[in-house]
Amino acid sequence: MKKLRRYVVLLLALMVLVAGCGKEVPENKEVSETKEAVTEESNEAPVAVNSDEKFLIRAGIGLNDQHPQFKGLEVMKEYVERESGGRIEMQLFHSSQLGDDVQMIEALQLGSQEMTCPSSAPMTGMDNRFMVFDLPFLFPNSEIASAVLDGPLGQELLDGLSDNFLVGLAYWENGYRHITNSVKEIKAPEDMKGLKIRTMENQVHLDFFKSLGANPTPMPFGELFTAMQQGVVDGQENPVPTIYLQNFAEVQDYTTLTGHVYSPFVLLMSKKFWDGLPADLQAIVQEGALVARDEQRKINGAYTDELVAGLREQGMTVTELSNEELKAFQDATKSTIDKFKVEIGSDYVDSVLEEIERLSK
Ligand code: TK8
Repeated sequence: MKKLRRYVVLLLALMVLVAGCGKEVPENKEVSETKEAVTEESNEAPVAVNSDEKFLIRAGIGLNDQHPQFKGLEVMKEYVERESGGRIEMQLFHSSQLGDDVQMIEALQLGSQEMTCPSSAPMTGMDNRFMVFDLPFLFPNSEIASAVLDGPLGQELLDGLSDNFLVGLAYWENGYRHITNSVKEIKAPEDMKGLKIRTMENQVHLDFFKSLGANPTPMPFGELFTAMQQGVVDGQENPVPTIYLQNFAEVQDYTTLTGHVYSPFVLLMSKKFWDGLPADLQAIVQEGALVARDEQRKINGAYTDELVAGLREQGMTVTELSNEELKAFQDATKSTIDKFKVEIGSDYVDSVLEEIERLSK
């Protein structure tokens, strides 16, 4: 009876918490019951190493189950379930089944979900320094991007997430972002004038498209396809694997390979859940995040090359820009870095730029 009363109190507290944060995380009865169990466990004293207690990780993403990001979660699931001898179970959810990126980040902070992997863009609400990764044409290639992200400068941001009740496990690859639209072929900045472009919820992205003369609209990824289908927006910007695997060709006619931003994903865990794991399982989760990272980046990079041809097969006009044409986009948007350098943190921006220069030699 005492335990039941505890569950009821926990559930009521949780409902008050979720209602208070203004965004309901849609869930079914099974998730609610699991949530009570996980919340109950994570409130107890640290679990001894090698205990036989079992832990459930519900990992949710916005992209579908064809995307390399989901493949990465499958690799991580196999690793942590095997290495933990079944003491950890991972349940994978895709296509915004558990909510959009911001809602899932909030769910981790509440402790009602255990893992998610948003783009870095919506992370700026917690630490402005994440905006550095949205500065246009920052990384010359994905190898240098990974080296900076996996080095001390990237790790510094992951470590800082504990202040926001999150654990930053690793950076995965979203990739170089390109512009699609349903109106016309884009070959020069002036072609962007007046186009309604959906962006991620991030000031740097908004400014980038405003400086091109476009009309940017921040929107959760889960609403994007319908918005394009209904003409609420004319276009959007995402890496080739997303454009292809989310079937954007059904509602978009043109892709221009601008590669204007290299987007990382940030693999996150709820700190409430992490603190309730015994040290040996924490180590397995962290190792699994890095093993899956390397595999996910490999898959994502390979896809990017072959899927450009795939976009043409899906009926899209794919425009590859000359160096001069690309430079016109770089020149038109280089004011963005000066506008946001102070807000991001001048010292941090300078450190990233110096590291990129060092690695480019
Ligand atoms: C999916 C998003 C997506 C991102 C965006 O949840 O929002 O356009 O690139 O990958 O995180």
